Amino acid sequence: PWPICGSLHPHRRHLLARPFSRTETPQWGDYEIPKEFNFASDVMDHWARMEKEGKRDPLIPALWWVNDKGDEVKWNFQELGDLTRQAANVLTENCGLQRGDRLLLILPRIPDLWLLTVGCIRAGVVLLPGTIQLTARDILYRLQSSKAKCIVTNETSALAVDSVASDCPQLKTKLLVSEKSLDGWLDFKTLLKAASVDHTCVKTKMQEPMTIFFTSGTTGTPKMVLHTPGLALRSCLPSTRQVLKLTSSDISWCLSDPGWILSFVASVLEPWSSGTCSFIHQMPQFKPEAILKTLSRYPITYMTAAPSVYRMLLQLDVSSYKFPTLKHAATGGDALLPEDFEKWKKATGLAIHEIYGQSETGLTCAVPRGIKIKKGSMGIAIPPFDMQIIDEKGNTLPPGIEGEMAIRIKPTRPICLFSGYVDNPEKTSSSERGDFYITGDRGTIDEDGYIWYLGRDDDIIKASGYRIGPSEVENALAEHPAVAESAVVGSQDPLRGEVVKAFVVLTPEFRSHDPDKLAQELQQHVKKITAPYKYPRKHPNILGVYPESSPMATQKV
Ligand code: BCO
Repeated sequence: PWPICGSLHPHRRHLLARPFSRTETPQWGDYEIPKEFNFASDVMDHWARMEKEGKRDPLIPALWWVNDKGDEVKWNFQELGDLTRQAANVLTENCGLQRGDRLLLILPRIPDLWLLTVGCIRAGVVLLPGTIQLTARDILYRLQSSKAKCIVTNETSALAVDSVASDCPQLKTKLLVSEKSLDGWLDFKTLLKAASVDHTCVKTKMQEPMTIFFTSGTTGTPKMVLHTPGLALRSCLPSTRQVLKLTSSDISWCLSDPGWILSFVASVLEPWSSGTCSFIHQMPQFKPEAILKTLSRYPITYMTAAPSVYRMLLQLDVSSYKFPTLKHAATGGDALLPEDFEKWKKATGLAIHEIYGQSETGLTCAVPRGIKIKKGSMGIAIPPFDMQIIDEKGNTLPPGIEGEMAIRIKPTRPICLFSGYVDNPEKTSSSERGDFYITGDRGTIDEDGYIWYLGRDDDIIKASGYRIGPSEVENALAEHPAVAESAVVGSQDPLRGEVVKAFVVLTPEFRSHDPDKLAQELQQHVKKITAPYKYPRKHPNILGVYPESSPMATQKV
């Protein structure tokens, strides 16, 4: 029999704990899947009850938030329960949202973000997280394509929203999270205080939408990746919980921006399904020194960050810091270099455990705690995921042969795999081949089932853990009068894995301009048009001016 999944409501535990039985209940591998699942009532409220019954220490917060000014918030599961019920009431009563309505959430790492995240789950409102780096244009695209009825943001992004809101007729409510108030915006903090703590959590069906993540593709605008509660249920499966082996006395810090699935999984689903404290440090900017100090100062036991974060920390003398409580370091979003693994281990005594996933898949592969680490491998498929390397016809390939990394979806589609790209059946079907979902990543598998990542199978750029579509950058460049044509590619970078590199054909009137200044201008231009993490980063000093007579009067940015 499978180990009891302790984090679920007692009435639901048996659904996951039973071995395969021939019933009508949907299955994934050996697990029977319930017909309904709501992470808030089935998991969060379970831990609140455990606190009341003295089975979880209520003094260990469920959410522990700090900032650079010395402010601190600590909420246990009972407090989080009340606050997230209040947040759900704000969404349904004040914002008029109904089950299935979509909400775009663009907030920095402030505690309200976690209240609203769980509030959405309680109310059945579909959550669309977005990074605070989104520009007005990005927000417009997201609001129009998703037909979101509500946007929640702070005063910085509110200005961008107001500049485009008139082009979004379906947008009914704007909810501001701020100490200030703004005309035309509901004030979340005031409404939260006044809201009732009584709320009946929706009984979400397994096929209902729960979240939509925007993700870049090789061509066109970002795609909407739809997830059901299966993504959350997956974190409760015994096989998934073997990956991190979190406990209710751990304190886990995920450094990823809340706009990405990594943050949703590693700051919400993974810790809270184990009754673990999710630790958050809000910093105005990414500062490696501040991260090392926080790891030394707070009793953090687990950390998760993209490989570039570790690489940037390793630029400092990590060994001069002591992390007395840290016992596990994980990384995801990009490939970890074996030399960074070595340097971190030498400086801290800890191995970095890779996890692999995508917006479409959630956590798929990992180096679970306690298994042999093979440096450079992203680990093994987390059961019941079946990950294989396949060829162009969909046949599985033997160990050692390079091919496409793919996840088996027949006869059973994994519960936590996305349901499809919203309003894009062509893209959804083109992501499948034979019995498999194809990840777009290339790799090999070895005799022990370890997967070795080799790179993308398409033009997507993986920079600092971000997935960047070249056409998004090319489209931004095209709006500058100096750009006649451009081609954007990924270029190897020692710090960020890859960086965006743009080849630009200048319009005749700009060919005599100072190339350094023009390059900087184009960089700033891209930062204004689209989320700044996508801008072409190559240092202006490497600019080469091509002879004007050249048919490819091209400049490298
Ligand atoms: O380098 P620059 O300073 O020239 O530019 C930076 C920022 O300063 C700038 N910027 C940011 N906000 C801005 C802004 N400029 C204008 N207006 C604003 N509002 O834009 C550039 C942004 O680049 P960045 O985000 O890479 O910044 P930074 O500070 O270099 O951060 C480094 C990292 C490593 C902290 C950051 O790149 C990062 O967080 N990477 C990880 C991303 C991640 O979490 N990926 C996971 C995705 S989910 C997934 O893969 C599935 C896995 C299960």
